[in-house]
Amino acid sequence: MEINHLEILNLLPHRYPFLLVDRILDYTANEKITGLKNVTINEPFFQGHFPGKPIMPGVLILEAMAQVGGILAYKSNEALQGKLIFFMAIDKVKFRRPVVPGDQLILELTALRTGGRVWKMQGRALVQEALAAEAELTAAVTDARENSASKEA
Ligand code: BDE
Repeated sequence: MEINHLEILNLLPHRYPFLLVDRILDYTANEKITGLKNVTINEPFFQGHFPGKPIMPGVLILEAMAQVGGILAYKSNEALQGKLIFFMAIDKVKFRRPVVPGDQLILELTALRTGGRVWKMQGRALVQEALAAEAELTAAVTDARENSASKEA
């Protein structure tokens, strides 16, 4: 089932210049998800990475993967909406080829562990079916309200 940019804005707290997914092409709750990001020369990060040699920062490819993974988690469990999901670990990261302006980045995540507070997913970033990056992402669900209350106590 597809998810468009308007619903993505309702699911994720990220905004410009840090929202790094344009559309979900398909997902199966608790199993897998495929996201799309159109990479344009107008991306703000290309101004500095690097002048005269625009290459998408690898850490932002990982961030795009994480955002798509977050959408899978939110769509798999209604109880997560209103809670924040935090990164715990990124393992087995490989950057295979540069991502450049004009590329259409396909972000595929497969759930390795779900259900509780800890989510682990295998992520792959592809451009025209060629692997650009891969990683295993681990994230934890936190009750945002409980957290901010404990800070003030
Ligand atoms: C290759 C595999 C995964 N990620 C990035 C690459 C890559 O080709 N990076 N290239 C960076 C690069 C940076 C600058 Br400054 C430069 O002038 C050139 Br010639 C580069 O290739």
